[in-house]
Amino acid sequence: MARQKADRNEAERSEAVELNPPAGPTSEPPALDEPTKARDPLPPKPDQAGPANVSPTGVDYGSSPETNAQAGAYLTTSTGVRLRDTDHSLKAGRRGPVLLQDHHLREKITHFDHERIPERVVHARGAAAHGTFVANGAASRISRAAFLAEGAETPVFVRFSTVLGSRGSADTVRDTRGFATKFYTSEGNYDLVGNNIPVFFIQDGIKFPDVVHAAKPQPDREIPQAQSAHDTFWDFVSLHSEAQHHTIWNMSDRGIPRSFRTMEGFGIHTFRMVNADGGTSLVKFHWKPRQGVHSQVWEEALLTAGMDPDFHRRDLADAIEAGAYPVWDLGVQVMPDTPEETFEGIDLLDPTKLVPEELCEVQIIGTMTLNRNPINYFAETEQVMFNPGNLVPGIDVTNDPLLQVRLFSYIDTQLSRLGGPNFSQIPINRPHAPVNDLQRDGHHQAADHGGVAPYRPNSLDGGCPFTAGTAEGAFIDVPTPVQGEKVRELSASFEDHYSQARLFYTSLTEVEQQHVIDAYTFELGKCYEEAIKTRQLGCLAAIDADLAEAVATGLGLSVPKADTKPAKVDPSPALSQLGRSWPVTGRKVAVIVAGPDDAAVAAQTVEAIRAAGMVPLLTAPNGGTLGDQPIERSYPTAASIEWDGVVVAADPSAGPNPADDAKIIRLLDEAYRHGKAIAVLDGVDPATLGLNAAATGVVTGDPTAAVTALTELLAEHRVWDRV
Ligand code: HDE
Repeated sequence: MARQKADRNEAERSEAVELNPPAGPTSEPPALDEPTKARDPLPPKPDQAGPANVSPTGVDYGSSPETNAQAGAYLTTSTGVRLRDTDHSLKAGRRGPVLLQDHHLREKITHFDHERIPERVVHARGAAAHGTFVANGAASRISRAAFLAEGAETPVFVRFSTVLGSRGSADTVRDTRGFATKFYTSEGNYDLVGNNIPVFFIQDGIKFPDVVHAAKPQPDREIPQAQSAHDTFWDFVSLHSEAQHHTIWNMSDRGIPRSFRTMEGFGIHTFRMVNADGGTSLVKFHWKPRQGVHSQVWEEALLTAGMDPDFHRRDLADAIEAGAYPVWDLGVQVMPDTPEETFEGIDLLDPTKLVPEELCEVQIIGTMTLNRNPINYFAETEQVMFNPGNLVPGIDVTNDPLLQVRLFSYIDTQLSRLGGPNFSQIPINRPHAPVNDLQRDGHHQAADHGGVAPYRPNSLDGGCPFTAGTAEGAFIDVPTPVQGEKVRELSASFEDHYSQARLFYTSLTEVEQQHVIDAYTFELGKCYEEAIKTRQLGCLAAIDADLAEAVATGLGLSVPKADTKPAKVDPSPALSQLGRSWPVTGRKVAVIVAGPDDAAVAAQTVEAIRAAGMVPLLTAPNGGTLGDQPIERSYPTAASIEWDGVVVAADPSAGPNPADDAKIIRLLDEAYRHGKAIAVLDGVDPATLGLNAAATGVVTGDPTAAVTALTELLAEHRVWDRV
């Protein structure tokens, strides 16, 4: 018995030895006298030309892809010593233990161990781009800021973000989006740290940790990720009626933007502008996208989160790389700076209130174009820091109690996120204006400060640096009068929590209102606690009785008595996203073909789409080329979520019939239900594709006629009757 066991072990051992692959060439250290050679870089894609790679702070990242990839350079340690081998650790013999004295190994692994820094506690997931802001001078009347003077050109860096999710979460979740802009002005950095929704959840910044704790994943199981559809969020907002206005915006189409490029941006708070004569006005900032304001529909957003969690990030980078630079106009609503700080009865210090554009026009003061992608995500998008307290002469803050707390929070959070007090020296954060501060030392100090007197006044360094006056461009705080008792209270005018939520809802078109009803029904339907759902229905009843009733029906509950009766409001049509037409530049249109016989018609269709400034996605059963056109998507990789419109150009007799492909039929069905424009070329029977030729937004014709009709539909972004 013992003998048999020994034999078996012997056999197993010899088998195991045979399974080991023979040692390949990679296990050999490189020969001492043979340095590795540079490879030729991959050829650039023909239709993509990136602009020059110079950082906003003037650092030349290298104007060719070769330089970016450290081409022509030898691998070194971080202290610049050239290396012979980075694939083998130093061992005592080929099969021996690794030696502690391997300084390169220790440096490499130690650096790797510390590669991650804490993600932002909110707005962790973001995407960013460089660009330029050009002022038209209209703001000079109200602000002395140099970057707002006529014709002034200022480099900018913009970071868009979701709020709730972790860095690795999906882009298309229902959430508010951050829209933070850093202007590298000649007078120092100015940060406009806004959102895509013009109001906020809370009126006093002291509640920020509460709303964030409620909205983030629940602490026991850390779910759900990047979602507001859970009990703690609805518990908080139903108990804080001040949150109702922001929340109804989240439940509208604004909570699921189609792209960062199609979002409005808002500074939310009221700021105080100061002109050259010392005159002040109260202003609210607006970013208006020239691409139009456009959202996904909910099912599309859900599908996108699974199919392409990087959808918005990819969209922004692709558009810029392809030269379809997104453009926003910056506008301000200008209101008189009165002691009451109100406008038409609206308290301008209350961040849960907006000023309808019909009451105070948005006046355009400049235009921003995003025209360059970051070179390195971590160095730029992750390490950028924004701070609403980064102000320049001519723009000052107000006493909005939310803004006041933000003025503390943003610097504070960088101390742990960016590891010390010298985050302004990180290249992406460095101002273009000269910096002569008296801050010294600290973690990651990168400056070699000369002199012996980092204090003021001094006589040892010649009294330098000097302080400036107004004429030399100093930032001078506006001397606003302050008086009052020390209290933990808000002004009585902050107590109206519902009238503007109602203003928003009643300003939407019917289809947008239905989306709001569907969103509340979905989100509250995901809550477990009936008491929370019922409490929120009570809040909805104070906004709009029909809204509350429709959501209650969806939940199978009844509406409780509202705390307050819905207010009388005049709708503000500017709050709706519908009813305007927009340029179609950069929109994506799939062209579905069957086989090689479709080459001619596909080429005509693709050409017509390009001529309209849109991006064709030629989609065929397999990859490769069709005639001289590259096939962008094969049937397996095609996804309706990336189409703004679709043309079926397949002649069923020309090869595999799309009508026989269950996936293509499903994608067309999705496109139909998501309100996308659909064209079916002559010779293809829409019925075989499950489409009704008479339905709104389904067009037919030859390539030119069909693409023209499709383009007209796309100008409205969606076929609204179908969503
Ligand atoms: Fe923020 N917010 N916030 N926030 N916020 C942060 O700063 C905070 C608020 C906004 O892309 C944090 O560097 C408090 C309103 C954006 O880097 C943190 C309060 C608005 C971004 C912070 C608010 C914003 C942030 C997290 C209530 C719209 C992303 C990491 C008083 C006007 C910026 C960081 C980027 C980021 C605090 C409310 C916009 C913790 C305490 C209102 C776009 O400092």
